[in-house]
Amino acid sequence: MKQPVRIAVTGAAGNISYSLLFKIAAGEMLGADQPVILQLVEIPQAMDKLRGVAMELEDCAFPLVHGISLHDNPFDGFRGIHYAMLVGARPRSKGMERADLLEANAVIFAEQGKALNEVANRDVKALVVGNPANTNCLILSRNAPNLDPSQFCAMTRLDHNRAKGILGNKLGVNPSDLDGVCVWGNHSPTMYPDVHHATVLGEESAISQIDEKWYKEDYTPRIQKRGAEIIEWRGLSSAASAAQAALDHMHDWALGSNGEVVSMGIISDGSYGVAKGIYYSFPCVCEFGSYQIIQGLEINEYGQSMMKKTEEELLSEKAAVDHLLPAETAESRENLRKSDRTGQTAYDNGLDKADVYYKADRIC
Ligand code: NAX
Repeated sequence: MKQPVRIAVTGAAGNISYSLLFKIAAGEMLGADQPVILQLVEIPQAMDKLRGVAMELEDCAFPLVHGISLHDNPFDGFRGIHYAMLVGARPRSKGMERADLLEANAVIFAEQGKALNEVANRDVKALVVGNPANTNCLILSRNAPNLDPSQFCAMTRLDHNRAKGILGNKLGVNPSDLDGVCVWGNHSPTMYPDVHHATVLGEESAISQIDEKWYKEDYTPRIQKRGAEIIEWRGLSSAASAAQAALDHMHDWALGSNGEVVSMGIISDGSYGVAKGIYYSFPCVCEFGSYQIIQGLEINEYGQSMMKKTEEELLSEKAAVDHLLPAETAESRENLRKSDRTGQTAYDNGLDKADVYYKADRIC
């Protein structure tokens, strides 16, 4: 049997986590043969609710769950972790300006970045779900200078899945028959859902089968504002679909995307002329625990203007939090594109062996 891996989930008592945790525990993220230890992190006020969630996890008697621990701070919660699912974030409250929201989250993600830097496994993979996800991810990685910036991602997989689901529905095909759909840029209404390179059943071009007016005036704004549409109908924000997307993202990153194109908010290396150093969603393929940006796609004028617009938004978000970002170190720059990781999880994580295995009281 494989050794258990440690997975931290923040915002673990929230809506998304209420789906996510049970899927992880069932083996849907890392496989049915991969035991897990769940390290659940919340704010102190939510610890009672978190205990209730942990009790439900225990009541499922998942064979893969070898331990659950509850934490009210990331320095304890991230100790030795191999995967970080960063779902918790400060929501926008009434009257809060965008700059205030960015700043409030900057504080949270700066602390979490420092914690990852200090106590996580050196091979950790961190996915930021909490909004504004791309800029939170930038803050996180800049506060973890000893980790490779490519170990951090912002989640745009929900946008990607939406783009596939809605296009598949329009074309009358199963979403799995589509490949090459991608979302560029920010997880916000400026994102650019691109179907120009998409194929149906590996052959036909998808764009040739749809009307340009529908693509630009109906489909694109629908993907961009899908979150608001869900709230309008459901009365609550996307939760199960967001959990599924987080799971898909981490699954493919860790185990490979089988040659399929997936959208990931990753550190820009300047590909496609996108400014370096921001977390921008690119089309990627994943293999051996790493990802690569698909290069050489032809982008038309419309696409270029859409990509620019979302890049400008990310640059303005970065400018709003720039004063809170620690200086970029030579080390973190060197780490960029350094691809010497094997994709193998390092188990020598400095933790006591006894702590790694099953505990009598699985909620501690
Ligand atoms: P909830 O408000 O239900 O849950 C958030 C949880 O995070 C709460 O339990 C809260 O106590 C906790 N939390 C807040 N600050 C924390 C901190 N510093 N450390 C640990 N926990 C903390 O929100 P939910 O619906 O679960 O959404 C979570 C986040 O996902 C939000 O920021 C939301 O905007 C974002 N989303 C991102 C998506 C994406 O595609 N990237 C899509 C879905 C979702 O909108």
